[in-house]
Amino acid sequence: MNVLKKLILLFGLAAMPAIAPAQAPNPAPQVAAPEAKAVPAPVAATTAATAAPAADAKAATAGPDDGSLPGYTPMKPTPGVGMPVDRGVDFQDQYSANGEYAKWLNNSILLPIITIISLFVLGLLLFVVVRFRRSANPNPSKTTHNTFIEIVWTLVPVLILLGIAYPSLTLVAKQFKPAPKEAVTVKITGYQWYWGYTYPDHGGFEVVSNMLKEQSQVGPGERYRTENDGPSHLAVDARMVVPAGVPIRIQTTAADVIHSFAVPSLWFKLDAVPGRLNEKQLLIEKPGVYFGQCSELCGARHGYMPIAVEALPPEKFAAWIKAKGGTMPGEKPAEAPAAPAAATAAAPAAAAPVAAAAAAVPAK
Ligand SMILES: [Cu+2]
Repeated sequence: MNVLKKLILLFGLAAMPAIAPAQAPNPAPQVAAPEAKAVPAPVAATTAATAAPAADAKAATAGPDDGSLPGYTPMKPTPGVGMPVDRGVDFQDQYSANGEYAKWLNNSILLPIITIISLFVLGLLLFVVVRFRRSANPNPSKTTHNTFIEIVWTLVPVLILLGIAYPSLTLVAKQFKPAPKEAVTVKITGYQWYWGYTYPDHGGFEVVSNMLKEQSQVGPGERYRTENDGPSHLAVDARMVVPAGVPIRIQTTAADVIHSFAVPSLWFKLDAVPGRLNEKQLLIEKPGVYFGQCSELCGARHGYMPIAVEALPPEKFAAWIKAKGGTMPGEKPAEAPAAPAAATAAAPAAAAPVAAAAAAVPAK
């Protein structure tokens, strides 16, 4: 009975995200207000240091509406890379060393072992059913012990489990190897229901990332998803930009409830827990755009907080940092560039009604 209750509860929870979009079209103004516009404002208001770049990002998206900045144009995703594919049954293609190892472990070790054992047991069952059926075997044997068989059926499973345990534990160890000192740190904060990416090594600015809506869902002049942004429900207005081929130290936390930062094609998943800082290393081998989603049921719009990671060659990453008003490690904390960045942000902000509205909120 308890099990039945739990099942019903689970179904209810699973249906919640499905109900959310059905409600979305009617209370459109309410949905639009807390999600895309008002939400970045409290973030900008919390820390003075992040206020300028956040406003900068807002101003940039209000401009040509493709998320580009001076010296940076968002990369066009390659179809089938870093995203799910139609009728896909396997894991996504992997773009990190850990992912390649894990996919090899699954496809070359686990799947063959599972298949062989299943077929072997099925064969034994069929053999017993046919060979020892009542009509063919009217007087069953009374044998109860066979030392040789008992040793074999104890030892063989132990050896199989040991054979699986070694590469499995190796994978766990690889995944939780601490990042080297020179790794680039990105602190990821989960919010209901969007992501914030902070770059403590690069001036501490925060990128606020919201899911892009479809053209039919936005008002005139508002930014909507195009093919350059990525697939529907995965594309975001501001991506998490990182360097490719360089170790990245990912730290996750959350501001409200537990979220989980997960990107399948990078074999990366790390829970974001309020009041805690989780850490894991990530190394992306190739430049590209890799999509993921929040993977911890975090509320009504859990299904609408996608993740887009854009890995750039290091020099292009440096250009992006500059465009965001940040600094590269070793550079002088740029007092001078920060001021123009804030100034340029302020000008379009005044012109753009969206940014102006966001700027007005912290004032009161
Ligand atoms: Cu979430």
